Amino acid sequence: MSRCLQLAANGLGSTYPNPLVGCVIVHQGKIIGEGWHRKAGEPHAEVHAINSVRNKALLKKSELYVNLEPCSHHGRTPPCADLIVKMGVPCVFIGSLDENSRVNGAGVARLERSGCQVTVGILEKECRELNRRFFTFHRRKRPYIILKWAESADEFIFPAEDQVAERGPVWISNTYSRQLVHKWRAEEEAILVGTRTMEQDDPSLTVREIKGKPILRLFIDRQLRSSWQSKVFQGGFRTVVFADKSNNRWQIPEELKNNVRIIGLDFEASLATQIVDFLFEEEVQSLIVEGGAFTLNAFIEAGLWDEARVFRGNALFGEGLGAPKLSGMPEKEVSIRGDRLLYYRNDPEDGISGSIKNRT
Ligand code: AOF
Ligand code: ZN
Repeated sequence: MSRCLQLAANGLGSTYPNPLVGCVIVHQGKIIGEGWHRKAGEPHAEVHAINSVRNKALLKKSELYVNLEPCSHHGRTPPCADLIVKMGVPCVFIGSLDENSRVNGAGVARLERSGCQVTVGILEKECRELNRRFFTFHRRKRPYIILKWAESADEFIFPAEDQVAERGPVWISNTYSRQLVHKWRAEEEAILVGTRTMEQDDPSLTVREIKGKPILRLFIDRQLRSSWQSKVFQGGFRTVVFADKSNNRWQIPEELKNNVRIIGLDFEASLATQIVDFLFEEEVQSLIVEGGAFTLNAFIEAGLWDEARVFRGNALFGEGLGAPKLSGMPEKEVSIRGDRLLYYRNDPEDGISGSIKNRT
């Protein structure tokens, strides 16, 4: 099962809206087949693993390990449970059930009905952790939310205006940390920043410095003050602007119409809740919020976050805009060439039984 998780993790960032799945086939204690799911629409992990077995006759005397319950529905691809049964695999070990309402136990039932011996719950905690975006989306009806910011050693997110005028833009974190942020962007489905970040930084919100799929760009601009020349509209990637719903001043230029959408929000109500509801409707499973303080605080106040990743640089600002505050201790701290990186978790995953259920 550890090997399944290792294989599954290869798909991180490229399988949305599908989960990360790895599959291993074992015959007499030896791995004879392996596979993982690469991309939605392409074959599932079990299919790749079964296809990789050279001598298919061995399948009838093998065990199949998979970190997620094999599917039982006809989606973009046919049901894996049917294939496992057809190939005569007698014994299946599963990490966690698939909470997608189209599966959710039906895959196990299908296997058992055909006489397959099924065990559920192997390394369940690790399996749920790997697919925490997928499970959060299906269970909580919202994307998995990661907050990210960088703060000075004295916990300011931005220095006072006069300091900026004097010293120019201040980078809190080093180049290695900034590279890591691009890796994180490549792993998530959408990125959000607030109005002030847009105005001050003119960010492109793209994945650079690492190979990865484009990320859905989101930003808040109540009065639609951004210029069409802003970097966030360049590159031909999808961009969503959240504006006041009573404001319909903007006409999207013809050449951007395919990529840019304006979504109206009620700015008197919780922005975080409305953004999260919109993303669920759009089937977006994960979101990274990269600032600024107002936007990050909106998510913290609404309790709408799962992880926070906070760089704590070495510079002292003395005064400025205070960084968001989280209650509780960081789960872990690592050093990125001298930058401190603090990881926080909000609600640990619920509903993990932790017990192995041998179904037969
Ligand atoms: C598996 N093995 O490797 C994956 C599964 O549209 P489809 O046919 O790709 O089905 C997508 C759903 O199948 C997805 O939402 C999830 O419930 C399950 N994913 N199942 O047996 C896999 N990726
Ligand atoms: Zn499947």
